[in-house]
Amino acid sequence: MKIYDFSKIEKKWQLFWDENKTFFCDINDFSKPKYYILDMFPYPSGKGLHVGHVKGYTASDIIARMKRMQGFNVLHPIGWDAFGLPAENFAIKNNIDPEIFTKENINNFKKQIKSLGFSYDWSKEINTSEPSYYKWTQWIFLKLFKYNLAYISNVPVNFCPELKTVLANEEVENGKSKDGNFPVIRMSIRQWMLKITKYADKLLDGLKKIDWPKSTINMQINWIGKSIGTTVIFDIENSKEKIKIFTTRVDTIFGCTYCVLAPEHPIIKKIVKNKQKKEKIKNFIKEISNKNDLERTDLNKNKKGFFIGCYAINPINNKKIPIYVADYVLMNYGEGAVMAVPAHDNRDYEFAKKYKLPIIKVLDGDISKNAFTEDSKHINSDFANGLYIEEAKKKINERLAFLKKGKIDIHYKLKDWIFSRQRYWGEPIPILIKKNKKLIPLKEKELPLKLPKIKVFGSTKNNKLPLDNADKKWLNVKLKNGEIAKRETNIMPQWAGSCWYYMRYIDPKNDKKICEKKILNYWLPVDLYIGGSEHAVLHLLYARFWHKFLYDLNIVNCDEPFKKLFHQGMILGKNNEKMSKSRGNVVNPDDIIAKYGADSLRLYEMFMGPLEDSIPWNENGLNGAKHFIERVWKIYTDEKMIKKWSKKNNNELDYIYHFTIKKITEDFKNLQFNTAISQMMIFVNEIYKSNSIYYEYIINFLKVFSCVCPFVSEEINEILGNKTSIINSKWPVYDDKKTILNDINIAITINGKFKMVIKINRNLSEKEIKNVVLNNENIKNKIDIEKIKKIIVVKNKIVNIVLI
Ligand code: ANZ
Repeated sequence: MKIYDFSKIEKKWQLFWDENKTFFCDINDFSKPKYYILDMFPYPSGKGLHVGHVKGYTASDIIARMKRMQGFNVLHPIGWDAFGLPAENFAIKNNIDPEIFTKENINNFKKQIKSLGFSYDWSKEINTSEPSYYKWTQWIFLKLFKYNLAYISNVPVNFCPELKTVLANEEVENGKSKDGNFPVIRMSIRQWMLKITKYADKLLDGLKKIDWPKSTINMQINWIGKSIGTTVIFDIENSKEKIKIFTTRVDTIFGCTYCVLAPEHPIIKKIVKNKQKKEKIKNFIKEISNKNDLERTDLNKNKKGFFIGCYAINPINNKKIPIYVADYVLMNYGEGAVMAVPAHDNRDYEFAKKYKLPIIKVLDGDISKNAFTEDSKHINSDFANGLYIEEAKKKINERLAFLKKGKIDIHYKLKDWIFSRQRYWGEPIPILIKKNKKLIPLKEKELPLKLPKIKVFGSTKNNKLPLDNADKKWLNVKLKNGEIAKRETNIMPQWAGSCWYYMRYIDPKNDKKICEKKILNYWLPVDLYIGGSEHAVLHLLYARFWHKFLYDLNIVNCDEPFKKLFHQGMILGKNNEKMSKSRGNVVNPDDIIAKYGADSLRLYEMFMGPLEDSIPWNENGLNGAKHFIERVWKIYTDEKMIKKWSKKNNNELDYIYHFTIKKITEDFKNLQFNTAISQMMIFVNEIYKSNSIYYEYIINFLKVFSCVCPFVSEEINEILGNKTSIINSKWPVYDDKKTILNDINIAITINGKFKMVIKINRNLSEKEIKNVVLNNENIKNKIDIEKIKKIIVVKNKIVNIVLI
């Protein structure tokens, strides 16, 4: 018997696949149905590939391999999300060019990915930090600029002093940067913004037609946060100024006992005359400036605020109510002001209790411990008494409209996307700035605008941006009229390159167009996208936004980029903790491959449990995986087993074979790899037990097995005399009729005592079963038919013969 030398086998086939370009996808071949399976491309960090990458990438690889055998033209590409902060931080620390560092990392990742046998078509490889790629990222930016979706604004932003950059709301959690966990403060900076808000409704609508995890869809819905409500105008006592508030519960307006303004609200300057109050408000704004929106509005946080000395008039009943400022009202949502209804809103309830403000109940319910937020009949509400929420809203909206004090309005939580970064390692923004601040976009033929080399990384002295230190020849550009314009020195965020990379894979070398339209139309949308759930709102929302914009420009012909999305779960450390360097529990795939082989690693990760679950690492599982591979190997290489091969089918394995192929085909399709593998194990056990092994069955089994363990399968395939790669095989078909086991084991008992097991066809009637039992020679030998009192049949389980 040949021994299973995984190290030799894996090196051999890696080379074979590379040399023969086995996984090449002819993008222009429209003769077969297409299948585009995409992985979230890695950020090539210095740490190398993680066993978590291996999980998602193995899953997509199995699907890619199956689909090829099922006759699809499969596009399965990979590339590098190569711009980004960690490389730049490394560059600052070591003063080396991030480009060099990134290239080294890419080489390492590539080596690792190849060693895992993923069937990527390397001719489609892309790198977001290469000018030939980011030329088109810049090109899309220019289109956004042309259509007024990219603009400059001075905005209060999340600034991270440690990272020396602005972060998007999505990149901040609990006042800290998600990347590195550094404190984040709010300050106003000149920023490039993208008008993602213009696409809010389209982004919402699109969610209805895609096959995505429910939780991710809900996160996007909440992130966009569409609220339909009413804008109500409150007059201010002794002033011409008016306060506009936004409410989703206008029905509660009779219960409004005070108004609250965001401390930054511009109207405050106009209505507060008292110097001391003015000073107090100024200090208050300072105090809350380092709290982010979540912290300010969180129900669990202690709310703070005070009376500003002015009163507003409730337009529905002309009652005079005090105006407060408080941290829990945000300037950047709705109108930056609320009508407070403590009886029916929990934030107002807490605030009113704390500052002893009146609470008026206007819906019938219990408010002894919390606000009452459910539906019920209105009380204390004049003409709205007795009505439920929706009816009351309608009546009150009508009255407010009549009074010219209110109108129905829509607000979104979604904010425009802060698109610039004050860093070096990213795409330059292709815009020139004239002395008079006028912005001049570069022409398409001037792209790519290459990222210039700089000498010192990370210098932000005197508020200079890294690119302000670039060569003057790059920085200053002479216009046709002789005037000197300055280049924009902000760069794009890392999200830019990943917003559209799935398009570029289709036509990665095209230097005339972003992608040839005809093939783009054929290949999009992506059929299946696999990646982590941490991208539920960031990358996956931005990419949809750009896609929809390009759809409007008729560059793509479908309005959603990713038809089906699947999130693989994480691989945790032994103790159920996240793997991290600081915990020292990171498993390096290279070590595992050296010890057990890549096939074992792939098999183990797919067998750990459901793909979507997060599961702790357990090295014992790898021994089990390797052992199973050896058992499979023996079927094809061990003399004793080979002797049992038969070119003729004696039907012994019919049921288990057809059932196995059916189960694996379906489980793979549903990304249920652990159950598919467990069926493979059952099948292999049956093979070992049987006396005659129908050759065709084990040939076909090898094909499905090759999706999980491609190296060993290629080797076996060659040993069996095949000259081409196993990926050129046809996926086995199964006969549905044979997937049902007709003969089942039935226990025979006499007077309740177990005697034997006999095989009976499961489709027999009770009468037929009795006949079979009474005609069975063994049973006949054991009993005197004359003495039978009755026969009890428990269908498909037991037959009890009761004797007198
Ligand atoms: C009165 C009221 C009574 C409210 C009630 C709720 C319940 P969503 O659904 O998230 O859009 N709000 C409005 N603008 C705000 C701001 N700038 N900062 C903080 N809170 C603000 O929530 C809309 C509700 O959030 C609005 O409806 C308002 O409180 C509050 F029984 O108005 B409501």
